[in-house]
Amino acid sequence: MRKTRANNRGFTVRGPMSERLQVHNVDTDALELPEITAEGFRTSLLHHLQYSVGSDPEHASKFDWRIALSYAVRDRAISPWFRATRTTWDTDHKRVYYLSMEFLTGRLLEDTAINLGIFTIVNEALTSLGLDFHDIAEDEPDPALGNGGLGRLAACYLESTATLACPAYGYGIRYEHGLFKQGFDHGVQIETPEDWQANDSPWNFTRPEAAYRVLFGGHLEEENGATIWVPEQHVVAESHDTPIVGYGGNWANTLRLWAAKPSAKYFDLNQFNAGHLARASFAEALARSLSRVLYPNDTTDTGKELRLRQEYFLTSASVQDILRRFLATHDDLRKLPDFAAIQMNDTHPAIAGPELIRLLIDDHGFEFETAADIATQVLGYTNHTLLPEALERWSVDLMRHVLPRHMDLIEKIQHREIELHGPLEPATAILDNGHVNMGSLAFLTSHRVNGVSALHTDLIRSDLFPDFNERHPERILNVTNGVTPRRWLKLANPDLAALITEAIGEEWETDLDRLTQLAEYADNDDFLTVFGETKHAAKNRLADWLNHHHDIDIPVTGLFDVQVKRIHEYKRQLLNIFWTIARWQRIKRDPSAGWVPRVKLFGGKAAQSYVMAKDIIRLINDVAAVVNNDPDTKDLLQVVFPPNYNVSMAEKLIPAADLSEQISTAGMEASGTGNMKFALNGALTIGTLDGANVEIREKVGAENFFLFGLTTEEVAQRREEPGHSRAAIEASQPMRDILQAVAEGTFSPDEPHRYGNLVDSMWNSDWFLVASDFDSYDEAQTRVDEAYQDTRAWQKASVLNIANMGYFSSDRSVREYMAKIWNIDSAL
Ligand code: 26Q
Repeated sequence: MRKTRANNRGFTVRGPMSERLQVHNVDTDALELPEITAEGFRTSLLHHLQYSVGSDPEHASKFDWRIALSYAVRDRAISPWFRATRTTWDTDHKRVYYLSMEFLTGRLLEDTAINLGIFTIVNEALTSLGLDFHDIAEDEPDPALGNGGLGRLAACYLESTATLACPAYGYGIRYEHGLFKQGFDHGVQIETPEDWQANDSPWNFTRPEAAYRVLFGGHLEEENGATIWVPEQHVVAESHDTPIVGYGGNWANTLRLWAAKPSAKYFDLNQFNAGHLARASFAEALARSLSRVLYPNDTTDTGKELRLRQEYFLTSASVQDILRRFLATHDDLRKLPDFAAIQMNDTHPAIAGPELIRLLIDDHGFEFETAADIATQVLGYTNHTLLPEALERWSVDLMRHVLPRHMDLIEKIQHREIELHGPLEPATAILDNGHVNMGSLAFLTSHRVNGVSALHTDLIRSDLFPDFNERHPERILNVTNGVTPRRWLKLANPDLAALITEAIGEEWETDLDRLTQLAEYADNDDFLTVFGETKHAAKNRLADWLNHHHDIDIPVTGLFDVQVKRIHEYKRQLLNIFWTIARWQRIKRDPSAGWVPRVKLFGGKAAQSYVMAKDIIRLINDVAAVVNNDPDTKDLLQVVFPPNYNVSMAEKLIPAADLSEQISTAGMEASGTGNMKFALNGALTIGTLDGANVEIREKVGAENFFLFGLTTEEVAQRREEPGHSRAAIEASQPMRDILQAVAEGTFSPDEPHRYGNLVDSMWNSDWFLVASDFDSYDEAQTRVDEAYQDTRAWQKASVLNIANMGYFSSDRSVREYMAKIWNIDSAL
């Protein structure tokens, strides 16, 4: 077999249609679309329906209309997109590259129309045709290319970079199947494959001319003192671009997702024809598996070879693309840090350090020292978790097998750190006990490392990287997460958004601190009445949707109490459902005690292999089956768990919430971002001092936040106390009653011992301190009931909540990244 060096230079794969042709006499200005009007938009829509979709308006389906409408809206995104690209090239502006294994964008049609400022006109055009915008928009598949918070954060940040005219690219993987679809069978979670690509997405632009080889395996050889990588396999990364339009429609950035293709499509036809069928089909299989499916775990599936290959696939294609773009107009790669900032979204793309160093040495002739310096200046690393099981570690053997050259460089990176700053503690060394510690690798190849809330960043300094913090005291900093007010207020809650605009005028959308002006209305009766109506309208919308799509009927009176997020023991859905059981028992004991009616809403998926999380889902559904049908209680307590929680469902649930459950064991939730979305929509929070809850409470005021539970320090102490769970349960009558009911099979009469393990673990270990925090949570819930009975006071608190949420705009977060990490200015 002929040996190929792992030289990516000259290996930019050119697809068949990629040759750039010279053209003459094109007046690009004349191509600009005319100023939009409802009439003009209507014409464009009908034109697309007929000529792009090939569908007769008389017989067009909702799908046909949705595609035509997407094209008509998309047309308007092109000019900001080109303007952004041209401005960035023309001014030789620095660019940000956000590398993330997940992007949970949500649907794009309405969001893009809002950001382009054409929502009302589009609506008018559709109404003139007797069509409903929202109804058509709901036909769009919600691409589930992420697990949860980290993926959604990437989407909020990309939208904010576009709003701020910060030149940025999001780089991710175009998974064929995103996160599985969740269904329930007798309360048990059932997973089926997600299929967002069943039809071509109108938001996708395939770019066959931007394709790269990604190399795997093989071995190293020495040649004249240089190390040569002789890889064994390669795949081709093909790019798929989506424009992400910023609010105001002045700028659009690119989300570039890589799809893996067998290299045969591009080069190996000869080999294939020559009869090397096995080799050709192996390449085919590798390529197909690489971008086939998103790993459905939000803590690490440690050691899975395919996951490592996916991470390298994303990283290598992206870094090659970044270098190609830089070299198109520069020749000195030592200047790269002045023109490119690469942000690693957690450690998933942490192979970026070694990859960039490799390309600088092997393709561009740099010495290791210089290459490592350049890489470190370019890279930043955001940490999203402290959970030990979620910290990525790869065995040295696997790393050497899949990426031998990178393994060699990882050893050199560790050696360099020791040379420069002295020996490393085993626990945080890059190489420890036959493993590569990806957090340490990311830390030592980055100039900045950030946590995602103040508390989390403190814990990174004190618990995760204490020794690194001493060696590099300037490196760790905090950037508290934020969420985009465009999707999470303007799109999701149009009535409230309109009321806010009526009260304080436009521009809160891009200057969320203006919400403080709402405080003036917190005592205004007329305002509060309309405010109450917007909440009621949101509840009605949710109820209609649940009825229509899930055949679930809920009352729209009473307190909507919502917990939506991935199902995880540390997030403590168990605490919530236990309290719900206690409530049910209390109502039954004393039906006429003046109970405030509650609708308990849950949403979230469990990783397929996470047995305890799946038990929790089943318990919630089992409790719902009993409670919702109990004639003694059903008017006062309902438990609702619609399946398949995703971005689109969040847009319906969050505006309808009165109470937001943010009840993780202190010290375990890095930030949370759902907490921000709820508070921005006026829900009051019941929560622990964890993640960004701490900062939300500081901003909205302790009197508007239902605090409970142990602090991070108390959690650590309590865990040291032998028998703490048993002691806590024995000291709490409600806890004993709850566990007894669950243990007796009250909610699983067909299988009384279904929750035996769960109850045992409560008595005997309770790592997440559900029992220890129960009474405190219960007491906070009593305060909630009391507060809710005074409608005006509740509404006032809710308005003050919103008024003080400006800080949690993702625009503020992105500005902080720009100033403190990326060293980049807005380009407009
Ligand atoms: C890693 C290796 C192999 C397979 C899967 C993974 C993996 C995938 C996803 C590990 C972690 C994740 C996702 C983590 C995540 O969503 N973290 C959340 O990030 C949010 C944004 O910063 C925070 O608000 C949440 O507190 C944090 O839990």
